[in-house]
Amino acid sequence: MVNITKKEAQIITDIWNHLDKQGTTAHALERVFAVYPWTTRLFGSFNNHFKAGDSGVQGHATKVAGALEKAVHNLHDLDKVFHQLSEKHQTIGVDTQNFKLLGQTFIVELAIQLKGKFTPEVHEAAFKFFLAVAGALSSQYH
Ligand code: HEG
Repeated sequence: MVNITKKEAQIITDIWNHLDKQGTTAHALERVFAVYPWTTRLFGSFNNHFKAGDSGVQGHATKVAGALEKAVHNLHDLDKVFHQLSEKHQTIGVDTQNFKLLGQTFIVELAIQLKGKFTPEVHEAAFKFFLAVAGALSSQYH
């Protein structure tokens, strides 16, 4: 379990509320597909179109951003919130390592967008958020 402090929860909520959620998620996905090309394995329907503006990536970004929105509002109950989603990812055959990779590329996008506001505290809060999300999405794998 990741222990997200009150201060960190505040930082996470604040960043999320001011973020272009769809665009940032789409760019984080583009980056994960580019840097870790094996992550494209289960997205054959995208026909090798993995840029942020491509329709497949946009569609997936909507789903992921929607789930992240839920996570931000349930920071202390993530395993419960993502119970079914974890089962779903296991059924589809998504490697749990991929959740961490997307967390990393999402943090890169935050750094690019927040510029001077991307402090060590913000990095730490975002890192813990994605660690918690990855943990919850992995919780039903067995
Ligand atoms: Mg996953 C489906 C959320 C990372 C591969 N993902 C989904 C869905 C959601 C979601 C909400 C739709 C579920 C449904 O239709 O019932 N994904 C989600 C989050 C994260 C994540 C919050 C954050 C870390 N997913 C992720 C990664 C990969 C992946 C890193 C692979 C590299 N997801 C994946 C696949 C599907 C989903 C192959 C099924 C295809 C689809 O629905 O488009």
